Amino acid sequence: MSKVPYEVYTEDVEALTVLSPAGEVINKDKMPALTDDQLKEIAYRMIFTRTWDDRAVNLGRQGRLGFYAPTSGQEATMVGSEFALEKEDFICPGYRDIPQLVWHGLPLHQAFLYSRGHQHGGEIPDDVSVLPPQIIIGAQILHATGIAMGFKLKNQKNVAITYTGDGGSSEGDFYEGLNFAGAFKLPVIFFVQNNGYAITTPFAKQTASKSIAHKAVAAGITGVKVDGMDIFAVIQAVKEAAERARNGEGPTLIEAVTYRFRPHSLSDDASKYRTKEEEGEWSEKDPIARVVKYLESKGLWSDEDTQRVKDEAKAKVNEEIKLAEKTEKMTISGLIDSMFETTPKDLEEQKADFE
Ligand SMILES: Cc1ncc(C[n+]2csc(CCOP(=O)(O)OP(=O)(O)O)c2C)c(N)n1
Repeated sequence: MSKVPYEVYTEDVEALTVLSPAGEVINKDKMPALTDDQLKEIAYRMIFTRTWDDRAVNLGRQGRLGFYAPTSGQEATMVGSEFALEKEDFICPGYRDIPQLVWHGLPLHQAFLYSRGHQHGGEIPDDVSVLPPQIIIGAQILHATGIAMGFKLKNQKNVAITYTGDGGSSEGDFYEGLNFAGAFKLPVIFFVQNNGYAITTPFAKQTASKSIAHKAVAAGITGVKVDGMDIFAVIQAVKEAAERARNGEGPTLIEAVTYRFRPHSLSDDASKYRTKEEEGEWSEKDPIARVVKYLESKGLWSDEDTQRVKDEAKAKVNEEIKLAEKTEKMTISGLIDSMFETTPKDLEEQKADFE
């Protein structure tokens, strides 16, 4: 067996970039094969997602949503990773990963119900291959690993993907999931959106690892690092990982380096721990701007298209929030019943106290 010098893993890894911030393809070999219609669909989904986020922040401030974790800045990782998969592939999300769920088929009003803490938000339609968003950091990594084990045992050619943040990659569940998936060569993708902060804690303060991609090494799995502001790099990395998984070559850890343009949640103030200069530098890397530039240069997109998508997104969000608001109020009995096929006797008795 060949060996590498022992210092080799102490250096950072270079991230894969395909589309530059100027909107030029700088790495043709890694450009995913996409038709013009797919390119336009990608731009549509990214702009829709940004507009929905703008609107959701306002709805949160009006008290019409509950917990909400903003998504602006992370459209390349969220839209791109889902776009690279098949409908039957299974998504295990964290609390911020709502766009992946909606683009995979979850009705938008259910995403709003989840935000409002309503049980119907977590009742996933049978034909939508996703779990409800996980609030416990890292727990979904084990769920995805288990689902992938199920795919393998049933000889199904599907892939499970799970998302966490840079903070999540410091949890015990993360290492357990990677190790188990590596040992059993499971068809799972661990997708880490490294947006630089776990709420207020910067990346360099919560791990001494040079990169998150390095963490694949000890689990014996493939680890890659991509520019998370570049949707083509994200699509390419996920497609390659899914192909390896379907071919029985096991899991991949993908670190996508990105940035959240907004605070962690609506109760956070990012100005307490980030500088204006840093925010300005990242806004230059805006994932939507570079896709729009690229599509414009190919004559596939114009300002009118952007405006049309924004209008459609606003109308859709208004419709879906009204649907969420019309849903019957949640009751404690309803909440308990939604958890069990047969309600345990002690909870049945407690229910009576609330009726
Ligand atoms: C097990 C656990 N510990 C702590 C928390 C509180 N908490 C919520 S979000 C968060 C930071 C997560 O940061 P990161 O994984 O980088 O994800 P991001 O929100 O930046 O996408 C923490 C510590 C939690 N929800 N679960």
